[in-house]
Amino acid sequence: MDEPPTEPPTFSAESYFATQPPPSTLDTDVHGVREFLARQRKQGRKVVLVTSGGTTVPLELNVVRFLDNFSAGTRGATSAEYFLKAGYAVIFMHRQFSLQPFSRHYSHSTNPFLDFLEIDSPPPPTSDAPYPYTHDPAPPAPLQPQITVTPTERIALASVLRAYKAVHEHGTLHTLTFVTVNDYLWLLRAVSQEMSVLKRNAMYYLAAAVSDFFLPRQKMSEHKIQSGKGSLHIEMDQVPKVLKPMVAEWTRDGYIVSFKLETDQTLLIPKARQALERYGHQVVIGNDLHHRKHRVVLVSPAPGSSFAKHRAGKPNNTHADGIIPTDYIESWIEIDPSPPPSAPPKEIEEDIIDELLKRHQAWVDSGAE
Ligand code: 9Z3
Repeated sequence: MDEPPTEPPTFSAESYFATQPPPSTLDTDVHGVREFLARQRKQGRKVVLVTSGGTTVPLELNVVRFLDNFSAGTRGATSAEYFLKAGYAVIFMHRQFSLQPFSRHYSHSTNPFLDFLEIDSPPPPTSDAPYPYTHDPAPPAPLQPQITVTPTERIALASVLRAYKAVHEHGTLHTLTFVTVNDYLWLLRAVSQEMSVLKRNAMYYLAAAVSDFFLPRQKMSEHKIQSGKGSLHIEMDQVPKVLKPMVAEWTRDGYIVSFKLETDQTLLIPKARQALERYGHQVVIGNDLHHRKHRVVLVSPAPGSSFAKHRAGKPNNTHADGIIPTDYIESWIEIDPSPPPSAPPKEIEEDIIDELLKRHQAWVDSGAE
């Protein structure tokens, strides 16, 4: 008798969290998020979770090698600034060492901060000065060098610095870090569950580049994989599609925006629609790798489609009845890819966030009694 065909092993979200260990910092992180949310709720602020940067997939327990996902963290860090500017509180969950709001303007590789500083050295000691040429027991305090910002950079730096200081003063930015896809998944679930108390006042903006495949702990070699046996074969498991439980279980009425990254432009809209059908959230932002800084498309269920009616009426039950969107709207957002040098600097995230703020407000209003 023929053996029945075996299904490829895939993890559900449930079996994933039952078998993969949480990061050691999870409890402390959750505690910090809870305190942050309590403060923001008192002040009546909307809160957005921004995820940013790429996740790694370690190949060994004592990790020497890992796979990485492409993302500098520009989208997330830039978007976080525009949310803060609009009065949102931001939980910025990012890949360790990827770009962060405000400091991103002075990244060490593209805009080295030290290049904008000038130093006026104090005069060298004169020949009759006792120190450091004698053993004077009380040397004079060293003269402080004067450091200034290059005049042409002052206006730009002052504006970043003002925004940065205001955010710190108001306590509206809370930062969390992840490295591996496992850290990311555990944190995403925990933070989403904490944020669910905000109901419609919560937005989730999932810009992190998340690995599709991973190596379960049980299959990982403890020590560095040895070379010498020729080619290396690794079978990876599929990362569970956590957007599904995120929409249906972890968040309550939250406004969820996910990103879809493709290198073939023609796949953007079909893939975005497929994600909306599968997961039942509000918006997928499609971007292609090479044009992502000046062109994106926002895909969402059309108002009046069966899915949209369903979400408005029974927001937590999207697919339980098999109701899926029947119609979609696509809104392209574009900025000039090569503006004249005289044009004021423009970032596409400003327009993306502007549009999402309106849509989120409409979502909040549509849930009001
Ligand atoms: C994105 O598509 C982001 O916009 C980018 C930003 C990673 C392209 P940078 O940080 O790049 O500015 O350099 N993020 C989501 C990518 C992703 O993993 N999406 C999954 C997919 O495409 C779905 S959640 O399947």
